[in-house]
Amino acid sequence: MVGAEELVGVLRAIVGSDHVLVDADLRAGYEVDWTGRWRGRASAVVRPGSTAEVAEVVAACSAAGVAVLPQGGNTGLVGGGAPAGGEVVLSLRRLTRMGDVDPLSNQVTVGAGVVLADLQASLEPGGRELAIDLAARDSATIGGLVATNAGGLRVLRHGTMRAQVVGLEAVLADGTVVSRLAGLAKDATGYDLSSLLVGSEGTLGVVTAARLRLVPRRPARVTALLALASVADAVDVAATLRDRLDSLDVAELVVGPTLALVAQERHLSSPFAEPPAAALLVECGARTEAPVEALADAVLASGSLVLDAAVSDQPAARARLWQLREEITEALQAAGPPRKLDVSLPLDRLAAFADEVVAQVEAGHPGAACHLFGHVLDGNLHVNVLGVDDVTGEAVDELVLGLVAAAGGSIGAEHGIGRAKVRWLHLSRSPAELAAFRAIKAALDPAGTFSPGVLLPDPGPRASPS
Ligand code: 2HG
Ligand code: ZN
Repeated sequence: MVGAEELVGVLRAIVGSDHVLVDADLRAGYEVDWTGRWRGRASAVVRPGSTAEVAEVVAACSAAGVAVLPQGGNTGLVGGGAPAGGEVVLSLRRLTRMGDVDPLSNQVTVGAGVVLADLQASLEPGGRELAIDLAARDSATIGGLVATNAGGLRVLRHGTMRAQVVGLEAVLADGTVVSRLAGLAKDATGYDLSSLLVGSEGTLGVVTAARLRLVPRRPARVTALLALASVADAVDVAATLRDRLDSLDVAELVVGPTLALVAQERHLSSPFAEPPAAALLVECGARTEAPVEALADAVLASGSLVLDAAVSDQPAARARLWQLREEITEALQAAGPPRKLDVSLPLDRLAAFADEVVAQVEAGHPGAACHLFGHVLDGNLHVNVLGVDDVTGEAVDELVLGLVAAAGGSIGAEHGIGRAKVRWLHLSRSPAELAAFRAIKAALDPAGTFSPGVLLPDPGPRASPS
């Protein structure tokens, strides 16, 4: 059996010396997550260039008893892609193979390391797209989107990443490869391993390729930013627009203080004379002509709930509206770092939750500012709390996630559990479900090789906030 010391030599023989990074400087970018909160020392960073190399790397690490942490574009926000200490970080970024689009099935097979924006650019000439879009599009990889069951800005129309995955290829903990890339729309032949791997956060296998469902592009777009008197009005207006507009792709909520923060931090201007209590960014898409009138009619149907509106179908003006939404994460990071929580609520309880969480966090933690934004029709709120340190941050997490659980929501909507929320998973999952999780983990990864400390509690070393 190869010992941990000899492992680096074995890994070099598999992927080539250039793709085994052991120097601290070279490892550094793979050892900390985007927020800077989660970091740990990797024993090495390995960058395989093919599924066969991934399989050999995983088999070698398993045999040496060394943990493996799969990593994509490292855009995660819950520490799931950052090592705790001692793992081999398995970077999938070199798996950038893009297959040809199959025009009959409207599907494509791509490597796990393909960046979302690169995939969309390659699909554009054919008039198709992957129905997933998010602000991290320029670095997020397909493998990471699959592993976290990513959501983002278009879920209201097409669902999360799970709904886009027709099948996966993945490497299991003993180095075997399971593959379901034939693109069969119907396949009722037992357990759906691909679906099990979606959202498993690197704990059950390493996704190496995905067969993806594509949708027609709708490049003729109209965007509106609506001013509203409350989050409750924003929920009502968004639901009215959804019911009236087949073309509605996007409905994003930003509360007033968060709109003010992004404008200030990013030197942007709000289109509204009066700062609203809440704003709704909505967008409709069509193949040829932007549905401007349809959107205007639907907004009118919302009656007096819409206090003000900025509307455009022109790229530059639309981009200015989008900046007020898409640059919030950067704005919060610049003003923070914030405590980041990503939750979902039943839609009929979202507005009450929004009011309550702000009131309770700010009353319980003097100096804290609770910012809210998110994908309103998915019931998904991003709760970011500024002005708390790591110690009070734990109490903030407990307070916010307790309110979520009491409202019947989920403590992890689209960012996953990672390391950040492991101790709170019991708020969203019953003892019976957690026992089933552990049984699945034990069956597929009996030695606990993959992503220790991520998703499920683990007795091993833990990443600690820096
Ligand atoms: C978004 O919707 C992302 O922009 C990031 O999910 C959310 O920074 C966040 O909390
Ligand atoms: Zn989001």
